[in-house]
Amino acid sequence: MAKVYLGLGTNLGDKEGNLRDAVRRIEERVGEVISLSAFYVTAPWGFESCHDFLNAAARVDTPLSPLEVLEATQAIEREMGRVAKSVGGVYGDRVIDIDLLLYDSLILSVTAPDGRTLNLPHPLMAKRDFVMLPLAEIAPDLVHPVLGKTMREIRETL
Ligand code: PH2
Ligand code: MG
Ligand code: MG
Repeated sequence: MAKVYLGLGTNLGDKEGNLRDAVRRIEERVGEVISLSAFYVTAPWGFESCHDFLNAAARVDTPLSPLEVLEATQAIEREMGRVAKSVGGVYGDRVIDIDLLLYDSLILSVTAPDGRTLNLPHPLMAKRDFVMLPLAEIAPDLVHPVLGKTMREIRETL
């Protein structure tokens, strides 16, 4: 089993319902949800929108490989009706976004045959308070494998 941390976000529709629905689907397809943070209302980061986000983080124990986790979470996003990814690098409103933040202490950068790319740890996680706030709640003493700092320490510098 690998220990995986996921970041969840939504800023459209029934946001609390979307997060709960995503967590249920993660339980079905990825693995046991060992911890789930509170749901945090956050302002859109990196783009303009009148729709605030609801963000959360979850720790999941999974038998899947990193690319299998990515595939499963992207399938859940599609099933829940996520339409577009960022267009031309510009973020957009979304029903659900599930990001793979950490997979054990793996550091990797891979491109799958289908063109999907995966970077671990998530390259932007330590810059984003909407990620670090819920993550530091459920894993304050977890050490970031590249930065060598705990999630609490990273969160305090934001
Ligand atoms: N996700 C983004 C871009 N901006 N802002 C907030 N507050 N929450 C998010 O989940 C979020 C964002 C890209 O995935
Ligand atoms: Mg995201
Ligand atoms: Mg995403």
